[in-house]
Amino acid sequence: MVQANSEPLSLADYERAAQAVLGERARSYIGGGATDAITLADNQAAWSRLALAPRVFTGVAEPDPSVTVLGSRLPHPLIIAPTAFAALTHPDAEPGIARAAAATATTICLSTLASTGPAALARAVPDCRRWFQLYVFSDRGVTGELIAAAEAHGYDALVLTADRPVLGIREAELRHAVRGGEPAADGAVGGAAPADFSARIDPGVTWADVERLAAQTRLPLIVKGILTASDARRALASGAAGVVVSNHGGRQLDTTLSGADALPAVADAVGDELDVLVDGGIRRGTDVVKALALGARAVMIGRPVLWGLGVAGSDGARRVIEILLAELQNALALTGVARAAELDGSVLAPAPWARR
Ligand code: FNR
Ligand code: LAC
Repeated sequence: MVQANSEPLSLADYERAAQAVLGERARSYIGGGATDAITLADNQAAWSRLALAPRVFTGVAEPDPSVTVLGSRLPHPLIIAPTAFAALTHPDAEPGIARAAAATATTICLSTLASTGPAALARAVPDCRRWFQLYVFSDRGVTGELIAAAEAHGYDALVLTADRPVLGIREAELRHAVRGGEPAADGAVGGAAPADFSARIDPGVTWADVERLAAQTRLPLIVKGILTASDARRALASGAAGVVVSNHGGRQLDTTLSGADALPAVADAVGDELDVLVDGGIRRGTDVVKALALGARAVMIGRPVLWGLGVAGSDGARRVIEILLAELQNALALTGVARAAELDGSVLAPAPWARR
């Protein structure tokens, strides 16, 4: 008898499996988009609106997926996006994600609102390559402590999130009362619970603050949540080393452009001076190829890592990354490109199915 294989084979399989095992609260927190979730859906759809134009007989047997980000060679372009409160999803939480990152040579970007603080994560998984995502608090002393902790504990970059001056309106979250009872952080950020932090994020941050932060830290500063060329130029002028083209996974302002649609103008404007990254809806190796072809140096992956974590803890998070890496390798080989870093617009073509 032929045995059916019920192992999850794709990120979509992990999403389905996660829906089945996660409680309502975690499901609505992870899955939720702002208001009508139009941007949430379009983040993924936008990658499918691009067609690939492969080259054949290029003799590429083993494509090289490595890229250069912030002057360092990374073995591949996947970076784990910062996501808050992983303990809501699985007790392995951020250390579990970091172990998955270490096992796959992936960089993890730890959220300010993580269930594990920057020092504790570094102690738990010292061998993971790590960045720290920064929110600026009304109390600049707390922000300073976070920066000092990131600098002291081996974080290679600060990722300053720009698109959350206030929280987006997420009805699923509101229905399931996600906020208010989140698991407490480890006290690395002054001992308060993340729910309190969330309320203390300063809604009045300006480019002048960005300039001050860039001058205050010896770490490269990446501004996350940029959707226009003009803001990318402001980031450059303010001392940033990079930007992440992102709409926060469709969780903040609904009906913005997707990462895929906003990326070309940003890459055009600052791609020679800044490292441009992108996130939102990346679910297949072909999506990663398209992101790099449109001018990104690397991509961030948000929800899929949490689906893996929810289904099987650290092992599940690792499998999700392994699947995406195998798909990327396959897509590079079939596109006929020797090196991921060489991808450009010549592998893209207008997609007939995207015409209206
Ligand atoms: C996020 N995101 C996020 N971003 C950030 O800068 N700080 C944070 O604390 C969080 N928290 C967070 C929690 C959860 C549950 C999700 C799903 C997302 C946004 C995240 O970094 C990233 O931009 C998106 O998740 C990318 O889109 P995909 O890959 O989830 O489609
Ligand atoms: C979120 C905040 C924490 O997206 O960034 O939930």
